[in-house]
Amino acid sequence: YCRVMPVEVERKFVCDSHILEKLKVIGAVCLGQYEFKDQYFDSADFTLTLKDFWLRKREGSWELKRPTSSHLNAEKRAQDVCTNYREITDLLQIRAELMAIMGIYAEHTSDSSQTEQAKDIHAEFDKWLQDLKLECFAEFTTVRCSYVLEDEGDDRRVRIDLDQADFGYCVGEIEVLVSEGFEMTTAVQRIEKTAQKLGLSSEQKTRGKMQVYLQKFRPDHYAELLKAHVV
Ligand code: V4E
Repeated sequence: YCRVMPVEVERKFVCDSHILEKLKVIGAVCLGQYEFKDQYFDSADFTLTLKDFWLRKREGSWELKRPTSSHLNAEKRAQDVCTNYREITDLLQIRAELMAIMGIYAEHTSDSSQTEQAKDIHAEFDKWLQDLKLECFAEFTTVRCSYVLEDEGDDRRVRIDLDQADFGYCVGEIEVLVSEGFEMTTAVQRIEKTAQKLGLSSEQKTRGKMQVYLQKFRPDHYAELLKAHVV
């Protein structure tokens, strides 16, 4: 069966020195500050990231971000201020997605999947990634301050994160989690309304942590992504 997976719709922005005051004025409530380490994985020839698939381990938890069906066209995507990615955290589902994108047939792993329930699925998954020769290409720590907008009486709240990465880059994100489908448009409208309230006039896309990291530490990888219109 097919479960509805959450889609993260987000818009990044440059944090200026007045951001904290602005957040207060619009009634954003601080949820707290926390620190986390991210490791991103790909094959030596960038099979995943060239298709805009982002496999990450954050503080021991795996997550795969993949494009939604709504952004098929790279040129359209490049102009969009808001991005949207499907977030997959179920290990078996991540494995199925990786097998599909890397062109691996199910028969190869069907034996192990029979016994997986009984074994430590995390250890199994780590070993499986090693066998696939997926290696860590980016590793950094972020200090994040999270805020929510309490208004609008909706459970799909607008969240605002202020991120400070350990390689010297700060970026803000306005994001809404939705299930794929018609709610996407509402999410984009809500994000744009929040951006206006924060006085973020720029229509230009702001660089994310990964983009800056790759430009700085992995210029060859970055050049490949640029060629493929992924960044
Ligand atoms: C999707 C993606 C990457 C994975 C990390 O996504 P991001 O939301 O930027 O990171 P973070 O730390 O805020 O994750 P969260 O805590 O929200 O789950 S790395 C690069 N991409 C692609 C991408 C893109 N094409 N354009 C923009 C503006 N951002 C990211």
